Amino acid sequence: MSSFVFRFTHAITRKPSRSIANGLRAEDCGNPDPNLFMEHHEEYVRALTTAGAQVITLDPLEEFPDSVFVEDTALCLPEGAIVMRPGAPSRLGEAAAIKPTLLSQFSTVMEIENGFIEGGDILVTGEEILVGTSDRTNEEGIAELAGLVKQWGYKVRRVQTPPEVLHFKTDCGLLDAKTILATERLASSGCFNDYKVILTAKGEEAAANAVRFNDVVLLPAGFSQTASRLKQEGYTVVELPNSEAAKVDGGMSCLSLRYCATL
Ligand code: CIR
Repeated sequence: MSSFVFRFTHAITRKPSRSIANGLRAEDCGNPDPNLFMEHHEEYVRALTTAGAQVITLDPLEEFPDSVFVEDTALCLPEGAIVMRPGAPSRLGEAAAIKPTLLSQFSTVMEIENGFIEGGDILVTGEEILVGTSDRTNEEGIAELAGLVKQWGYKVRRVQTPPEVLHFKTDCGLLDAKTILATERLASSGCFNDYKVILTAKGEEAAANAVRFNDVVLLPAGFSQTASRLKQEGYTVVELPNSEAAKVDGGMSCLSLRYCATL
């Protein structure tokens, strides 16, 4: 089993900026409170640390309201890191901002130079790399990623993020190399037919963006039925407050880049 997809030594996070109040969102449910977001972020970093991560926490970037969601800026693999090319114009500059940190952590850092692709649309499993086309990720970006990772032996499979969903991983999260937590609307597309799927409970779709980090699954708090399902399946679940990130469409995976250090 390819456990590299959930066994990590490190994580990169970035503190939320005050400007997170202006973060992008599909629906307006009020602005996130920057102070409360900071408290939640600290708890998230503590949970990663407890799970065994050495966490690099970067300073906030006021000029990029959504920069707390570092996952969208890069893909980290054991062989190296790839800087993404975010499809949201206001987020494009975040990619250049993460590069120096990646260069300090990886001996190989490559960049997407054509098309658009955000890390939230990429799910690395023990078998393959699934990438969802979305409003943020297009075929050109996926093709470039596929070309870059081919030399490392990875197979990229293009799938579709459901139309009303921000990112592919808004609706799914990896639980282990061959098991995925997913919403029914995504799983029913058939994209996980070769995997074991655990569905989020009805009305708890926002729980799907979970993160497996070593021995624990980080799950947004408030989704008790989905948490119970995971516990019944034998997972150790750590529930974390996510109300402020959720107001700007963020979940557990978006807040970190996870990897095994090679340098
Ligand atoms: C955005 O719309 O880009 C941010 N407000 C949320 C990004 C969430 N990232 C993720 O799901 N990977």
